[in-house]
Amino acid sequence: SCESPQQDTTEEETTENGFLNEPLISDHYTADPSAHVFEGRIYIYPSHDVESVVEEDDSGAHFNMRDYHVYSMERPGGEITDHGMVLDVDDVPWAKRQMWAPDAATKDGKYYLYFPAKDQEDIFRLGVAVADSPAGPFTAQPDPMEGSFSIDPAVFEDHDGQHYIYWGGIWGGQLQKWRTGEYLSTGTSPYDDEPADDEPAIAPKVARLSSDMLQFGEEPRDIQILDEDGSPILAGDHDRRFFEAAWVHHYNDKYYFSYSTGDTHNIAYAIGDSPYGPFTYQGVILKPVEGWTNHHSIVEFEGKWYIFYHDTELSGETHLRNIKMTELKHRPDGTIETIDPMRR
Ligand code: FUB
Repeated sequence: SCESPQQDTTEEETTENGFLNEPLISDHYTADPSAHVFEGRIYIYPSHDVESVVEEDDSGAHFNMRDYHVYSMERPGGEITDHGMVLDVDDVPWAKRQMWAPDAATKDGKYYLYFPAKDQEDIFRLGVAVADSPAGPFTAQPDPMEGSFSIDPAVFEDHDGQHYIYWGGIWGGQLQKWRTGEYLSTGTSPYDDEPADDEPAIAPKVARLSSDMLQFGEEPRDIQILDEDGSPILAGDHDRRFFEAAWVHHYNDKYYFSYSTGDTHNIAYAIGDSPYGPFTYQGVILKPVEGWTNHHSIVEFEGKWYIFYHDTELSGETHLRNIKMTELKHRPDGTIETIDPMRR
């Protein structure tokens, strides 16, 4: 079984990485893996799940994480290095709780960790922390990103070096409460404030990052996810609408926007011609895993593509997850082969 958070270590540890599709890490619970190739190594920035005493509820309060570890490996299937705890909620002046899915980016020799957490009013904001190494440790900015809200930041670097941040998550991720541009909560349930089933689904967000990587460089924009006829995916279309876990990758001149469909548990994807979209829905990359949440990242390493994801193989508990990876294949027409994680 896994260590409790009290036994966390900041020292580097190296463990054998089993086979692909096996849990990559077994001495901590890990989830929401954002993978990048930095300095020739694969770095993974996951959530650090903990055995929480907070009772399970529909807003995800039992996902009560408080810190982050960084992991790296030389190549897929290689040994995993745990670089230790790199940021704790107590070292983030504005954050109260729920350090959810993070991502990382680099520019000019500095590394940036983007993460969501609830502030003192229990409103999710996005934070940034800075390091000199991809392995951290990271120092948090004193305030959240100005004008930020909701969860699951993912940063994509385009060919021209421009970085874009994508984010958002409905229900417990609170995105539906920002439909007016301000936080507006009409009820106590996370399902309040959603559009009607026949209205367009709530859009994930994108903004170019400022040149110092610390703020939005422009007003956030909505991401349009369209069906094959060019109509927006509707809020009632739970099989295809955006829920959380945005990720963008670039392949053969196209931008791929992938995301979790939440209560239907798929990782779906849509393709577009610009980092801003619009993106046209294509299908499912990863079918439901064990556990309620499904959250991934997609990265190229030495000409092959990999998807990092999680399930609950080690614990059987939805909030105690373990990260995994497997190969991802683009077909010649640019579509992606569907992965069924239950078929090993
Ligand atoms: O890990 C906490 C939350 O669960 C993430 O932010 C969501 O994407 C879901 O995986």
